[in-house]
Amino acid sequence: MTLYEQAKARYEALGIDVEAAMDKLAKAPVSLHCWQGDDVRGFDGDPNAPLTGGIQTTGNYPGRARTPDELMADLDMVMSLCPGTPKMNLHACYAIFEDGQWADRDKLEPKHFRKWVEFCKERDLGCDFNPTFFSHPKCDPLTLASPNEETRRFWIEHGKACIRISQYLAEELGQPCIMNIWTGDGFKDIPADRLGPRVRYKESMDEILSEPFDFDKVKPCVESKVFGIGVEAYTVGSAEYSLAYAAMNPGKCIPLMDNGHYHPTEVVSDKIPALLAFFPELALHITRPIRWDSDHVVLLDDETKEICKEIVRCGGLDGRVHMALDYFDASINRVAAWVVGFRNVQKALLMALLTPAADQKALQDKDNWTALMVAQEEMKTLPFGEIWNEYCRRCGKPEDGQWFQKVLDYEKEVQLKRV
Ligand code: RNT
Ligand code: ZN
Repeated sequence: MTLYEQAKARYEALGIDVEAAMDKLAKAPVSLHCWQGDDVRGFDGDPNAPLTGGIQTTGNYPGRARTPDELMADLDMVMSLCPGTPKMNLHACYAIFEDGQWADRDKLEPKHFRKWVEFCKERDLGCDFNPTFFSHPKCDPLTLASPNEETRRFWIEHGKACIRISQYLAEELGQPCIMNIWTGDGFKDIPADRLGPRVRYKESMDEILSEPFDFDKVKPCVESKVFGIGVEAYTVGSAEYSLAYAAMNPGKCIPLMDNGHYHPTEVVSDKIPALLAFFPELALHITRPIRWDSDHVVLLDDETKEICKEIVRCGGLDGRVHMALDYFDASINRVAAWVVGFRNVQKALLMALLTPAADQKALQDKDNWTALMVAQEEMKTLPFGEIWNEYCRRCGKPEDGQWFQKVLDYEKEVQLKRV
């Protein structure tokens, strides 16, 4: 018996169908955020302009992607090292102006994403999309919540343009496009008017979503946040606000939770079933906050595992939960950062799929907390690594211990030559 066969037998003894778990995971899309590759700079403005909107990248590790070709090459490298089904996730600021004709964000068109469609088609990828409401001169600093009507109109037009682009991406690629609306709108210090900006944000969102789209193809989301750098006192799109907006707009807008966007003792794992009791679908940004929304690389930590358990046992892999990575670490090799996070989400999902969920639920329903504790604890020492490595082999991707040298070679041959 191989190590894999021995490991498989251990799981089978608990009634777990290991083959079915691997098959299910291999088909579940997880969005790969393009912005880890270039520190959220994009291609539509001055690459050295500051990142705004209350988010921040720190570190200046060499080798960031500076052009669409470099970013695409890095993404190819990442995808060659990750098992599973990735999906692209683009921000509007990654528009590619092929004819050299720059267009401002309110004038973006599907043609500015033609190259990305080509990239996705060649690799059989779906694509998610995000309007970019930050790092732009028209942030005053507010966008959709601005009291300045000209500013607000500009950003509404941007949102509408993004709906049209999302519809194009979905139609071209034959997979739904999750279009996430997040703005950093908020204030550094105590406001005198907390309602006005929220009413304006609502009106802006209503206008954006009045742009025609097919909800089977385009899934607009609204992402909440607690605070950002320089926006410490008040966030327009707070948790209650964003959730209420999605709840009031069924069939038009779904909630998106980013696990870096809550108070440190709140956990998104518990919020997933809370929302799924009401919402048919929800979206997630999977990240790792340290003390704040620091967007560190996702690790195989307890909360990542718990989030994935909830996704799996609530039926999230059957289309109810849309998963995306969201982090940006500029202090380490960016390709490795992407790969570690993507593989960790795959690992956490596989662990969740290898859990006898029905048996454990039955113990809970019978109030047998002693047996449930023993069962949950003993799962932790099963030979998971052998199943994981088999999953990687079946996906034609490197096992643990076999990919990092490839990143180091790529760094030497490609990334460090970007000077
Ligand atoms: C910021 C939000 C948002 C961004 C990306 C770039 O706090 O998490 O999702 O990270 O859109
Ligand atoms: Zn996010």
